[in-house]
Amino acid sequence: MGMNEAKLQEILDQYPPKVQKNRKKHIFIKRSDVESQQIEANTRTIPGIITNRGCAYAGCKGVVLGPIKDMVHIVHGPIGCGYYAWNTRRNKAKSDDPKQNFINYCISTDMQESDIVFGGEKKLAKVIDEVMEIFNPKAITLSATCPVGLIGDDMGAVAKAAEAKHGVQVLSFSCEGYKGVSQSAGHHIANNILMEKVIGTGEQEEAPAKFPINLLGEYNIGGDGWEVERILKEIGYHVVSVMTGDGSYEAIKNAHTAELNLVQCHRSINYIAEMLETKYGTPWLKVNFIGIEGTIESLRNMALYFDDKELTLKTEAVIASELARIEPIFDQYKKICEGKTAFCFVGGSRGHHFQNLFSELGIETLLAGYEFAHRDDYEGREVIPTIKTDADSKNIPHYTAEVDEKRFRLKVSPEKLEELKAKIPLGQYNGMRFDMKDGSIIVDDLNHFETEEFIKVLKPDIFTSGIKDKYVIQKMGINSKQLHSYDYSGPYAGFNGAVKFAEDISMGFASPTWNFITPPWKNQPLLEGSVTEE
Ligand code: CFN
Ligand code: HCA
Repeated sequence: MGMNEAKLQEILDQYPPKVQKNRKKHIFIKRSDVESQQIEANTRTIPGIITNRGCAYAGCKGVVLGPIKDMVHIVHGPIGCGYYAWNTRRNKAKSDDPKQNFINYCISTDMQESDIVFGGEKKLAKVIDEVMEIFNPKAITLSATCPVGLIGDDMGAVAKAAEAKHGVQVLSFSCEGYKGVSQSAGHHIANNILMEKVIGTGEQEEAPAKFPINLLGEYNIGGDGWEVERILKEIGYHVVSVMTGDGSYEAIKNAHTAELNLVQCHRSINYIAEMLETKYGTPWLKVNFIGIEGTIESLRNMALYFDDKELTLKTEAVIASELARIEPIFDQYKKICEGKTAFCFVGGSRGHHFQNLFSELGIETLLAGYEFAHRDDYEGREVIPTIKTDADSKNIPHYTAEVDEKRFRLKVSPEKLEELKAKIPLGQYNGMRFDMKDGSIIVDDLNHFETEEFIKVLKPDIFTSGIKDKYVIQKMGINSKQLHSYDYSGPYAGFNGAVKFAEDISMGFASPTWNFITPPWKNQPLLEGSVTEE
């Protein structure tokens, strides 16, 4: 059963008029005969509607800073905020020097009522002293939670004093949870400061090897980044830095030496990609290492950019040998998956990226969306330049990089660059809309009510999202897969990741569990809560 405007209206009609007016702007049915379909995104969630979104602190500390392993990340706030971001995201990291890998720690000022009343600056300074004494890290980050902004603690001043006292960089991030409308504001805050204070501060003038690249917006969830690096290294690329999965402060300082920036998650890191281009002339290339075809296309585009015969031959050789190895296994899983349907709702880029993998397995995505993406992630970067649509920016200034003539790295002539842009998507990102079939639904900031309503109408075979709705969906009799944490599995990126994903979701489909659950729509009339028969 498909979805049409009338059915969509039936769902929306259940809302009070004001809510309906708001939510209508965040949903559309894909139509390719309409040139531009606009969506409202990156705006305030309706209070109380049960959104899947998180906060600016989650986006700054949890997403962008947290994975940098050789910095100690201090959370200034009540303990719950620190605890929430303690390893739940599964951004893996390993280090040659285990004493400089702090990824498993949760360090917080554990603010109490007296700190709220009398101020928490002294406590924060003390925690920094303790961190230096115990861990002696190369650098520290301080992330603010909501109460810090409310009581007016001056974290910047504490950071400055601590830098003078300890002689290491102490970076202060004003990412109070209430800033902006979602995690997205936090990405922006983190990106600005990393660019302003870390990137380019390394000593290196040149990368030590040929074909140096940065991998931006890859967070090594479930080991994704390791699989991508494995492939890139086999072909002969030199990975200068990864931002920020299994990332290192030392490597990020020298990110200016790369000749090309790969952008995996555009949503969380487009700011850095842009600033690197302005400051060092390094172009960025949108890649997608989720899915076999996406991986191959990304590798071929990279080879076209570097335009080197040996690199191109090696790229094709690696693609051929990887395909020969994985295709027979992948095809077995495809038999289980073929003909099934999916809902794919994740935070930012994954709501788009995983649709490739679904389609390679013969699964059609009926509904997709993002928690906190911006209009360009839906409608395309060419259609809407990011900067103009950035509602978060009302509160968060765009740090504008200044051109660094000395370290300008553009290795190709401007004419050659134009030629390349005609062939490969340098500096471009096609939003989700273009890859979805006519009649499929695109929803921004999906909420709990809509989740249930869309399931009842479209009855997908699998729903991929996060922890907040996983079990509700499972109790509706639907195979549910977390695409944030990968349900403690992974990697799902690259060639090996595609096979792992195929295996995991096939297991989900083949599980006898579903025989024991009767979906509510099979019991008429529909009673809330009557999902099991015991
Ligand atoms: S790893 Fe990334 S891929 S960074 Fe972003 S937009 Fe979150 S933490 Mo959850 S899984 Fe998700 Fe994306 Fe980029 Fe992760 S889809 S919501 S802020 N995200
Ligand atoms: C975050 C992190 C998160 C949450 C995942 C989920 C992640 O937004 O703070 O809701 O299941 O990937 O860990 O997106």
